[in-house]
Amino acid sequence: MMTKPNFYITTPIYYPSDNLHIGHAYTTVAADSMARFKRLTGHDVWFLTGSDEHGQKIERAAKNKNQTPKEYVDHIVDGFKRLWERLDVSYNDFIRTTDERHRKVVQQFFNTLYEQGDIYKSAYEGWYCTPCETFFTEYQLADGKCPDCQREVEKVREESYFFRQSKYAERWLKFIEENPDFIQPVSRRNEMVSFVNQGLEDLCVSRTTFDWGIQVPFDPKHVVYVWVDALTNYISALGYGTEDEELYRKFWPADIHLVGKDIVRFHTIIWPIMLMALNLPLPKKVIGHGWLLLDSGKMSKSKGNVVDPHVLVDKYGVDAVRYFLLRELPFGSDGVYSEEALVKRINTDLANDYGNLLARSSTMMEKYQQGVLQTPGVPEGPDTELIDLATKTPVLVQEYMEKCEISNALAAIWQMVGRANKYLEETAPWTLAKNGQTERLNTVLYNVAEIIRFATVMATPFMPNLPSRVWPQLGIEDKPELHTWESLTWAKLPGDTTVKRGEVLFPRIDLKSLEV
Ligand code: ME8
Repeated sequence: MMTKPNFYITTPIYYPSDNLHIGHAYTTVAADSMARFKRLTGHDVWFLTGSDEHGQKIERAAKNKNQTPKEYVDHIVDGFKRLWERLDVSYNDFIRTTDERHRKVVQQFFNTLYEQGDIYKSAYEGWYCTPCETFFTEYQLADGKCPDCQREVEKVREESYFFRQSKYAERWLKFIEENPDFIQPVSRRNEMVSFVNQGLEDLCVSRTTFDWGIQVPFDPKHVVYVWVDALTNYISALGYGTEDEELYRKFWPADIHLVGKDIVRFHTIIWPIMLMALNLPLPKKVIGHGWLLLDSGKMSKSKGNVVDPHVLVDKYGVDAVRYFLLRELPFGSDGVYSEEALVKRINTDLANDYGNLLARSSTMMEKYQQGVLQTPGVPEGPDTELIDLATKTPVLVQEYMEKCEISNALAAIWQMVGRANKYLEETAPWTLAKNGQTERLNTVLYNVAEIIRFATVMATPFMPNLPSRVWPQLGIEDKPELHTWESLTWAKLPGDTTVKRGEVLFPRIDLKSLEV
């Protein structure tokens, strides 16, 4: 048997400072669709998500609620897991930075860097943005505020350990030059290169003014800087440095770290340099996607302008919410969220294009063929163009998914669905039935059924509940061999399949019913 290629994808581990919103759901659902796509196309996949539980921000949030930090995060992390279950996120592992397995690896990491002289003790004096958990020098501030989130920063003066990041700047630049695809999209790579070219300073990697964190093993009044702690999750979760390194050996280096553009710098500069210092392989790619914005700006927990994914799933169903998120945000750019845009997508793409194709064709199959498909005749007229498109679409989708261009992959599938709707208008099966052109009618209806099968197989990674609703209508629920990626060669659907018109998949929503 051929061994499957491995594929390791990660999401950021989110702060349990508050409940998650649809911005976080976007990243995780995008990573999930990549993971599902790779499984569908024959890979052995490891998909990691988790929670980043230490640091001053969490300690303060817990204090405000009169809880211990651990009580506070336990409750919120349960909510993370419930949300991922709700959104059908198929992660293989969920790492918490409060896990014992993680603590050991971070301490070992820190120790090794210290022993080889890459970590040294000094004093930090500068600015700190607690919401971003980031250090800034005076000149990096924007009008005295955090340049990333524009919030107030705090003056910090304390004894700290520093990581000799500056020593690795040249090696990092060379690595980026030799691996031009490492940072995606390219615009973010240019930003990172110019950041490093401005002069990379050593990084403050410990704090002493609070204690909610992982202790520095050789100096317990220090806790490890939360970003050094958090980034290590990508290998601690694989058992790196423990007795059981099987997952690490199998899946490291990661194929993709998928993150939002706000944290590209940590993932493409600090993390690779930490790994370089330990002579470990670097991840293959870091993809920094855009933000989901509201009319009022970036959604953020602290601004309180967040959209709760649970509410959307209750109202519109998980597949529709997933489809919207994945289709709406073009690769690398920001996208604006509004409930109106969500409803429009459901009505046009899901109800009109896909749902209607299935509903109108299965109605005709029941009416004209007593629900039993027939073997198609020789292709003619618009058949060839339709079959050609169906043959090319899986290739195109695969190419887009290789580049993590999820929105383009969905657009390609929907282009095929749109072509099939037009095909029905062109071939007018209702006229063929009236005129008794049975053979031609059989061919047209067969072709449309096959298109629905193609579209559904390809849409599975994005809308994982679709197949169980569509296969019974197409009469192939007990034919798993027709649900696979390999089955996407034309005319695999047997000629005598029994089709049953079923529930409406995506009911149209009245835009006027929205409370604005
Ligand atoms: O940064 N649009 O956690 P975090 C799109 N703990 N994506 C969004 C978004 C929006 N409006 N808002 C958030 C952290 N995100 C660290 C990560 S990893 C080692 C440590 C997503 O809870 C996006 O992926 O602040 C962003 O990078 C991440 O949530 C930030 O989550």
